[in-house]
Amino acid sequence: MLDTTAALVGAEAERELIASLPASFRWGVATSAYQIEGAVDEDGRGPSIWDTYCRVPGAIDGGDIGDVACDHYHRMPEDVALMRELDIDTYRFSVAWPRVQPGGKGPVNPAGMAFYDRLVDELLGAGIDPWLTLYHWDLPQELEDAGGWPVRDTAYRFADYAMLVFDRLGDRVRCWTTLNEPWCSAMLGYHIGRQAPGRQDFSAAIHAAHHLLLGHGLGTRRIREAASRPVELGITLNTGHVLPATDSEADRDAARRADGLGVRIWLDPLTRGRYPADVLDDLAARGVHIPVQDGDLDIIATPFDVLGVNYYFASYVSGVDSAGNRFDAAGLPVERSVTTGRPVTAMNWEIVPEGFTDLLVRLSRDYPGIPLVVTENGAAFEDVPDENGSIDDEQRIAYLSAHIAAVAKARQDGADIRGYFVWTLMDNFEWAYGFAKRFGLIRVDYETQERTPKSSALWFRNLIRGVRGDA
Ligand code: GCO
Repeated sequence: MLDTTAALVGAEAERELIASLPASFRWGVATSAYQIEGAVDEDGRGPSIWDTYCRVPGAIDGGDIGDVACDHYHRMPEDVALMRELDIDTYRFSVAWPRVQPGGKGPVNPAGMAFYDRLVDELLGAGIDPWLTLYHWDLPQELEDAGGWPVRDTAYRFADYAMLVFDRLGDRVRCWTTLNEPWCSAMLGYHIGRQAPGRQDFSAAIHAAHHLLLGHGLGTRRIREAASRPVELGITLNTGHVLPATDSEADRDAARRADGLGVRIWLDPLTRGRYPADVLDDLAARGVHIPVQDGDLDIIATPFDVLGVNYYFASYVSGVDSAGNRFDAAGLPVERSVTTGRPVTAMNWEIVPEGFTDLLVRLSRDYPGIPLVVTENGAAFEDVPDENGSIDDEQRIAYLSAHIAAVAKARQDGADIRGYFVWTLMDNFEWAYGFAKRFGLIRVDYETQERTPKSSALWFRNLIRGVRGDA
């Protein structure tokens, strides 16, 4: 059952834990290019796999598309001013590859790169550290047409793109993350098919996973070699935290398999230069092999400085179907998600702050020596503006308080955690869920593009000031 940390008892326990965080702790918010920028046909930007996927009938709830989104491309200075009012010290954003290098290869698009030049200068002017993610899922469509992440060449295209961005922004940006959530890019994009490009081919997904890791390693090496000033290089993973529904052997083996594809297929190559033997066995049983070539694992294991951790919920898995069978009709081992009756967010994700503590402690224990930063944590709830347009999002405040306290608990239990970024600054395009799901500290009226800070924005600012001793 759940390897529980002592459950936090009430707001007072949370406040005490949060107060234990050091004044040096980093506080930020996170977004991504396709979810907020809009301006998809402007200044030479080329199409991404999300521009294509949004036009697949039924792919996105409500038929929403990201063509305008939060119109951040035209409203960036206003949005940075909102960040400054939050008193954050770090802003995690992503660069849209198709805006900077439209076909995914060849020379930089000057107008597209100029946007990020302006953004970085605006942030530095506001006293906010840019935390740059090179790839947050918006692969140039031309590269997908050439095979996408399942083909090896894409890894090399990514490294070339990374250098284009570094050459332009490396003089001012210190924190570089290669990839956001490669599990989503590989598994949701090429196996489950619930994200762009929407393919359903498990073998292709595993090939994509390897080439994403290879691209990370190539990009990390090249930036490190090119850097003439200190850089902080990293990768962001949504490892998940999967627990067996019961202590049965079937459930424990299902959790092992899920942990293998969620955590260890990523962190073992990144930190130990090898894929886990049990994962290789699981894949071989499905007739799938990882396309490793000589030297790949050394490249993938290029040392990095920080691990970004995205956490939203813990999940529970059973190794038997409702009839008690351990294998499905295709002869594959059963991995059935089960619910535990905990409260859920608007995404129907169970709220499990103690799972966050357990995950962070585990990552620090199993992969020691790599500082952790929470690069995403947050929640969608049904925000209902009152007659004045204000939003008293108490559920989001309760979620954030419990999870920041869980981070503090993990630090007390030995995890080396250096910062926490809320997902997300403002409501935005929530991928296959469209605009219906709102995660923001700031509400966006998509008709008028008006931004309205929710109560959680003020709460987060006051929390930051309190921990820093600025209150
Ligand atoms: C992710 C992505 C974000 C999502 C957020 C809420 O973690 O899936 O990085 O783009 O919008 O997590 O689902």
